Amino acid sequence: MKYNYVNNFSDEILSNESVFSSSQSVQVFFEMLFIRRFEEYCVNFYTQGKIRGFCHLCIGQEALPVALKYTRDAGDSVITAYRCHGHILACGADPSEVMLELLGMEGGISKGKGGSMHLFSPQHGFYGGHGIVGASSALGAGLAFAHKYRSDKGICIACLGDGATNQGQFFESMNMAALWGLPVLYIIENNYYSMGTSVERGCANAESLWSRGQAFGIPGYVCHGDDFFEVLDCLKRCIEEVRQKKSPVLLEMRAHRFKGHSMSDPGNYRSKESLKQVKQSQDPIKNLKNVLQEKYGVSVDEIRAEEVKVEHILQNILRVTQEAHLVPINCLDDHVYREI
Ligand SMILES: Cc1ncc(C[n+]2csc(CCOP(=O)(O)OP(=O)(O)O)c2C)c(N)n1
Ligand SMILES: [Mg+2]
Repeated sequence: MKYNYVNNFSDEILSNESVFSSSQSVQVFFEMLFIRRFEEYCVNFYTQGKIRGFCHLCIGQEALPVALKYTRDAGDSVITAYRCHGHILACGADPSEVMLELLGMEGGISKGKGGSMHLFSPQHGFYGGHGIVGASSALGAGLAFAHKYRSDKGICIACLGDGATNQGQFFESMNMAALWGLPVLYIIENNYYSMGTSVERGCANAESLWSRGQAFGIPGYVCHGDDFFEVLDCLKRCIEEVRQKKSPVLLEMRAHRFKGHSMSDPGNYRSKESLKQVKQSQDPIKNLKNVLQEKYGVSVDEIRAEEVKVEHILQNILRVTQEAHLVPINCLDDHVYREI
């Protein structure tokens, strides 16, 4: 995969030129760093055997969920696959409840019985957290149908991975969304891998996943996913287009995941050297930190203060989890459908 591509919007993208004030940009830094450090705590919990089952991290891909926070309306719905910690946090869910969920504890956001892949918070417009690859495209069309049916002016933002774009349900969903004029923004989070399979090995015409809706007349765009301000600008444009035209748009956003597919993946299919390179040059948090220091004149001490704030909140979350209890065994089949 060539990394030197340009976005394909018709006019200039506001890359690194902030539409945000200095203090708003520092807030964005705090929010991206919070997601990263939250997931680093997850790594510790997983290693200690406290988080069990699947656990997929979005480290390296934090710019999108945070930019979504600043571009979607409160009434819009968001749905994604299992790499969902960043999305639900940026949608405004209580991070303690999310951590309790990951630990299978009482007070978890899905009652402690969904775990990492099944985070859910409709009151924050977040509709999962889904383990089935491609499911978010079909369910996303359903959410968009509901917005249209209820005339509530909302749109659905449905995220899926590069691997998921090979799923039949993605094409069926795009066909229905275009045919019925459903207000849905499909975002392909292209992190260059589908488990251990590189995008070139798994996807035909891998350079142009953004064009996969063309057969249905769906406009497609591509942009860099490691530059917060570029992501913000592209999202704004795409969301506006969906709202105005009341029909689907497809946005491909490219950003590397820095960890394995899930916590159990040692990632042997990537060389240490290539990973080191992308971490150095395509880290959205590092990139934003550079912008803050070089363009906004934010001092090292101010950045340090944000880092301390993040740690402080996470320490409080840690305390909450230490006082919480695992979901009792006799509650395991509550809320589970079964024939009587
Ligand atoms: C229908 C279905 N097929 C296969 C799997 C197994 N599986 C889990 S994740 C994954 C890779 C998906 O990659 P991608 O869509 O690029 O998302 P990423 O993990 O990179 O975020 C596969 C094949 C699944 N969960 N669901
Ligand atoms: Mg992928």
